[in-house]
Amino acid sequence: MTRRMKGEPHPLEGAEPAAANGLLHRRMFLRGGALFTGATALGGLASIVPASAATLPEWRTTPGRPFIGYGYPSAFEEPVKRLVTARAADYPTPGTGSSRTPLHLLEGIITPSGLHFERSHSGVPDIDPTRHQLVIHGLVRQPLIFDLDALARYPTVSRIHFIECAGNSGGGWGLNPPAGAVATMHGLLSCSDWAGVPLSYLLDEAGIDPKAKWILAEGGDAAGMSRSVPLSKCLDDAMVALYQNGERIRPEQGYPMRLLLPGWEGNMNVKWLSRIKLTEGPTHTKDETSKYSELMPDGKAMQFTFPMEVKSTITRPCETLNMRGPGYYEITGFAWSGNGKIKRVDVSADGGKTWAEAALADPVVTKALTRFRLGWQWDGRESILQSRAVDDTGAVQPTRESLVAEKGVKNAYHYNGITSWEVRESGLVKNVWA
Ligand SMILES: Nc1nc2c(c(=O)[nH]1)N[C@H]1C(S)=C(S)[C@@H](COP(=O)(O)O)O[C@H]1N2
Ligand SMILES: [Mo]
Repeated sequence: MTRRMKGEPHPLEGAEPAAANGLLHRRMFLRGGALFTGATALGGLASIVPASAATLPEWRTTPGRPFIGYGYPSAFEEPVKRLVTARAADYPTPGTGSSRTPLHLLEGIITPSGLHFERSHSGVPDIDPTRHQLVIHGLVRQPLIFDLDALARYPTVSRIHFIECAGNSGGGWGLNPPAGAVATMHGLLSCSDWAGVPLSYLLDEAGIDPKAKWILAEGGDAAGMSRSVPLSKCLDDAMVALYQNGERIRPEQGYPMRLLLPGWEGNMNVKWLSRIKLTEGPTHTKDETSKYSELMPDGKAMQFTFPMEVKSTITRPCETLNMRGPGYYEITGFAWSGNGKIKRVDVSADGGKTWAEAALADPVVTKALTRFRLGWQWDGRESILQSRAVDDTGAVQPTRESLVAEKGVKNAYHYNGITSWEVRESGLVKNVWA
């Protein structure tokens, strides 16, 4: 028996090529798909060595630590951290900035709560839930005040959805590609299992005046961040979220309650939600006029762009996760759309000339991150890896070239162009415009 060591390539026999430069058929990720044909495929597992006290690691010979009330990741996972890029010192107002999710170090589709990206305009308030209230007023039959206890008496829904900052991937509009891991460019993106009360129930209870067509949603932070939302979205899938991944929402995500508008730009998902006013039209708050409006090449700005458009990125390999010699690799990443479900993801290893369809991992949920995978037999030559997502409205993720041709480069928001990772012969991976 031979022993497979870390970093050794898999000898893959019988894997079927699906596009140029070694992309393999997605069949290997589908249920029942035969991957390793022949007895030699895995090269055998590590041989069994007879145990002796001298060869046993210390954790086999002494009892482990006692039970604790709340668990943390292994100390060896210390480097798996949010990327804190914008610091308060870079901004004129305290607490303004963001941190990014280390997407390249994660698996599955759920972002651990402690790694959910943070974007705040005035820091993270430390809210006492017994003193927090949500007021619903304006064009309603009866203004209402809800505290946490009151909200607990309504039917709960739970759904998996992503939140993406409108400014995510904003580096895509730049002249040069940003350097760094995938989080540097795309890390203002996370996905959680949210639970809470459908907003429509609360609006119903307050009684919607037929004149009301919009709401104003305001946060309880010092920034009093507020956005206008069309009533139609509020009556569709909007939620007052109270839980994130099974536990109460983290302070960074809006404890004790946030507005969740599935698929719509992160900014509108008002955290620390404290007020909803029903109105005839949009309020034009500072947060929707001075920011989050897309500047077009003719110098005019779009008034509103609500949904986050179809997008994907390969997270492994990516810059900083370099290749270690030719052989078999798994290409994986995320695809998502604020307009629905991901229908298909294609992967290219030759800069977009030929494409192979990737396998989508279950579950594929509307307005949630979707994990895709594809096998790659890298021959060690320079390649350009790309992924291209299609959603169930038929929208196709654009190339950077076509996106820039359409929207120019003055825009700071809603970049959804294809990401290109250049894989050099040395194994170094670089973000490039291709
Ligand atoms: N009250 C309030 N809500 C807010 C913000 C804020 O600063 N204050 N930031 C917004 C922005 S710009 C984004 S992208 C998302 C980020 O949500 P997260 O910090 O939970 O990732 O929250 C939005 N909701
Ligand atoms: Mo944002």
